[in-house]
Order: sequence, then C-alpha cells, then structure tokens
Amino acid sequence: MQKKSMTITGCIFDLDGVIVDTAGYHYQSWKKLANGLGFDFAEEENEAMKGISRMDSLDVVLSIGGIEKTQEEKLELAKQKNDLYLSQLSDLSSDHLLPGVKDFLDLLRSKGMSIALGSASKNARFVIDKLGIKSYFDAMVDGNDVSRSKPDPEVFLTAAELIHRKPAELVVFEDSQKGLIASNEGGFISCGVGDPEVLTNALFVLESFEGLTLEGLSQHILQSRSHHSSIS
Ligand code: B16
Ligand code: MG
Repeated sequence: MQKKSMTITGCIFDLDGVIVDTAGYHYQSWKKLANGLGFDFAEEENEAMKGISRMDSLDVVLSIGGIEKTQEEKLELAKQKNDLYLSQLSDLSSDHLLPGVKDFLDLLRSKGMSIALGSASKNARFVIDKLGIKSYFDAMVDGNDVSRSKPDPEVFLTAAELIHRKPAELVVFEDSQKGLIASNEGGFISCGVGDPEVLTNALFVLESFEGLTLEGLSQHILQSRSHHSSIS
C-alpha cells in the first residue's frame, strides 16, 4: 500500500489563546467596561469576541447592553478597554507561555520550518516582546497591518506572503471559530487549540502543544483528512 505523504513548510500562530492565555484578560477588561456602562457581560458571550478586532468587539459589547454611542465615544471606550487590558499585562513574561509552546517553537526552528504570527491584536508585538519569543518569528502580522478582521483571511494570507510559503503547506493554530474560518477561507491547514466541542471549524483540535512532534502533527492532518473524506 502506498504511504500517504504531505508537506508542511511552516506554521502560523494566532497569539491570544494559542501562545499565551490573554483571552481571560480581554474578557475581564470588556466585563469591567460593560459593568461601568450598567450591564453585565457573561463569559459565554465572550466566545464570539475571540479573534475579532477591538472596535468590532466593542460593537458586540454595546449591542449586548443595547447601547448606542457616537464614533468619538466608541474610540474613547475602546481606549478605556485597552488601558484596562494593558494594566493586567505589567508582569507578563515567558512564564505565561501556554504549555508546550516554547518546546514546539524550538522544534520548528531546529527543523527549518518557517514561523509567522497572525493575530488580530494591535498589542501583539508588545506581548510577543514581553514573552521573550520575538526571535522565533520570520514574520509578524497583527491588527495594525490588516484592514479586515478575522473571519477574513487577510491576516494569514499576508503572513504567508511574507514568509514566501503557500497556504496549503502551512498549519494555522487558532483558538477561535472566526480565526479557523479565516484559515479555511485562505486554504490553510486549520488546527484548533482548545475545546473540540467549540472549535468545530478546525480540521482537527489539539488540547495543547505539550509533547507535539512534526510526525504527530502530520498524523493528525492525514487522519482528519481521511476521516472527513470518508464521511463526505
Ligand atoms: P487588541 P488574537 C485577538 O487576538 C483577541 O482574540 C480578541 O479577543 C481581541 O479583541 C483582538 O485580538 C484585538 O486585540 O485590543 O489587543 O488589539 O486571538 O487574534 O491573537
Ligand atoms: Mg486567539
């Protein structure tokens, strides 16, 4: 029997919720802002906020509260949220990297894989600096570089272009449904990081990067593809 093979030339990492657990800090900041405006923002409602831009997130929060604001007021509220968010990052360090991330980055480097960042966050470069992992990245694309928010694939396609790799050869790691839709739309190999019950747009889902090898990654991809083709 012919052995199935595949080529992976690199990986694109989302930031919040994949490399570092800042998703909770984003949520706490939006909750505080909502509370200040007189309503609550429940954790279940936060899932839809993952991966989308600050201004789009603000629109979601305001619609939950049934509140309308002018563009100028919105800019001020977005600034307040960002100040709340940044105030929680003062002691961020490599200790906050999610389990297995550092080892997996080392592995990718040692195998000559390209590594890029594809994050919606305008704070991404600041966070990457604080985590001490800047030197791993061949390219970084964040919320300052794109005009369309996930689920648009712009952020990942721009990253692929910068590292001169084809989407079909790149694995995108994402913790949000919107990011996974963006990855699928761009023709990337979509790996969810988190809960498989939630991340239904992923080709396959990893709980974490702990113990992940390139062989293991290839196996996940091949198995998921053959499973998907057998049920479609
Ligand atoms: P900022 P990711 C996203 O980052 C977050 O998931 C999302 O919750 C946040 O609203 C967005 O960044 C914008 O972040 O306010 O820092 O610009 O997951 O795409 O790395
Ligand atoms: Mg994320």
